[in-house]
Amino acid sequence: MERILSGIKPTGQLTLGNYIGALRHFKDFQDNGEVFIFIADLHALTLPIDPEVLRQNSRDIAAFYLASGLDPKKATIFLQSTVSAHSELNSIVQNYLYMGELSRMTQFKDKSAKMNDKEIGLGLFAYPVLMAADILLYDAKTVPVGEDQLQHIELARDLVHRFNHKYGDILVMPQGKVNKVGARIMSLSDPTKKMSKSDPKGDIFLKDDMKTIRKKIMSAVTDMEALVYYDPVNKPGVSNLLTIYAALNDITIEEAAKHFEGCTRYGDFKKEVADTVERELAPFKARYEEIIASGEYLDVLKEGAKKANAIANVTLKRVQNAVGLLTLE
Ligand code: ATP
Ligand code: LTN
Repeated sequence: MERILSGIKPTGQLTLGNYIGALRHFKDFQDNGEVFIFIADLHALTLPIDPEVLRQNSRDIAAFYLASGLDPKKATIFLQSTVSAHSELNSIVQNYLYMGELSRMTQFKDKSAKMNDKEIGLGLFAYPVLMAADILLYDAKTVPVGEDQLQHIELARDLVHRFNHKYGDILVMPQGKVNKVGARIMSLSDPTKKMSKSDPKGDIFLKDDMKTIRKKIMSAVTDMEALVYYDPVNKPGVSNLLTIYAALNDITIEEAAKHFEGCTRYGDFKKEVADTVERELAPFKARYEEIIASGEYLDVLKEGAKKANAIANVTLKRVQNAVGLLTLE
């Protein structure tokens, strides 16, 4: 059965962008493949974070995974830091990725540009190395992500070419999978920027109450034209709302645009978008609350760690052997 893997880093409150671009789709794979979904907590350490906040974010993501419909009987759900093979494979594969290519990564450039040189940790620079290890450890063929992560997956693919060329057929070639609609949801307050959990302004957080979410949609930045149609260059705000509407109704952008054709009242348009978001998020948020209250995610994570360790250690041995590390069993 094909392996599918993805993860989200617990750096902050999850946004509607995380939900539409990634989380919402994870469950779609669990009936047709072997699914591994993890909380990328080691990745969250690449930027300064308070320990208690990190722990809380990790619990939240575990509960959100379950609330999204991932079934722990079908999918392995785990914390990255509970599978030590991630760090061990990282220390091997870091030798096959190079400084030049790492310094060209958009995520690194964006995040480090906002920082003082003295604050940029090695982990932030080496982020794609650990991400490649995450993927390769599970022989994952498919990696569902939002558009911003494709560049990292390309790098993992280069690594596989390089490594297999040198050592033979050891690593499985992964492929990123982005959705046709909603792979890049933009910020509601600045629709030229990606909606991001590290940017607190105007974005929709999954933990916001429904009233706040509706308010944020109703005050989303649009334009002066007062006509609803899709044009991401000239009408980024309206186009973003159309994308959210299309993604959550599982229709194409064209169908969404057709639905609103001739609409000249942004208030009516936004209200319909808000209704769609509420229809999807209200039951999801209720499930999340139940899961957090019951604490059931803790057993799921323990069980997931066992399953993930067993599988990851097999790949790790294979790689250790290939590069010439002496293995004693
Ligand atoms: P940060 O702001 O901390 O960098 P982020 O909000 O970009 O975080 P990640 O943890 O990097 O979130 O991403 C988790 C998943 O959500 C990834 O697959 C990513 O591609 C996807 N994703 C993140 N933001 C968006 C967005 N605005 N639209 C669509 N998908 C997104
Ligand atoms: N970099 C991703 C999170 C992540 C990931 C992964 C996604 C870490 N390792 C492996 C898919 C596969 C992010 O933060 N967007």
